Amino acid sequence: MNLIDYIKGLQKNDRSILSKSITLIESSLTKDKEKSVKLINHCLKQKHKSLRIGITGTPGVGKSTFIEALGQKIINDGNKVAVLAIDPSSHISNGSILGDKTRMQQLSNSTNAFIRPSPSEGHLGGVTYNTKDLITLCEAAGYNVIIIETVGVGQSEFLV
Ligand SMILES: Nc1nc2c(ncn2[C@@H]2O[C@H](COP(=O)(O)OP(=O)(O)OP(=O)(O)O)[C@@H](O)[C@H]2O)c(=O)[nH]1
Ligand SMILES: [Mg+2]
Repeated sequence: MNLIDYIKGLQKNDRSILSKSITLIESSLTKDKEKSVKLINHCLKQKHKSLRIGITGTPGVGKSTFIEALGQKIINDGNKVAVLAIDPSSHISNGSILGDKTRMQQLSNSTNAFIRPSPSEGHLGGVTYNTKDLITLCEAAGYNVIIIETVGVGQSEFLV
């Protein structure tokens, strides 16, 4: 896919293009790096605004359950919500994609919600290197409330 395809897809609020853009940003291939920097810079120039909410806590405390309820309230108020869920896995195991989607089942079925799990890949602090860029992409795709669920944290992680 060319850069312009990503840009046009995001403008049209196309969810599958948003997914592909996130995959591009998360790619560690050198050939993708240049394209992803250009895409992010383009999106940043548009200066979309959103409300960004970070949800953090120990593993299993109820973060996803809380977001499932809060997300539906936000949608019912007429917003579009994107949930970036950081899980403790690596790319190899594919993490808890199913886990997060089943715990936010109602929300994941809504056309006004976008849920995307990302692997933390051992990055400490509860979020990943890419989280800020993923927020920028979600904003460009028309989501005006972005919720970030951190990986389960201990006592000293507060980056989110
Ligand atoms: N009793 C009770 N159980 C809850 C509550 N909130 C969540 N749970 C249960 O606790 C378990 C874990 O909830 P999750 O929402 O997946 O917790 P989480 O913090 O997202 O977990 P991780 O993402 O794995 O760190 C599930 O079985 C929920 O049904 C609550 O308020 N009360
Ligand atoms: Mg969770």
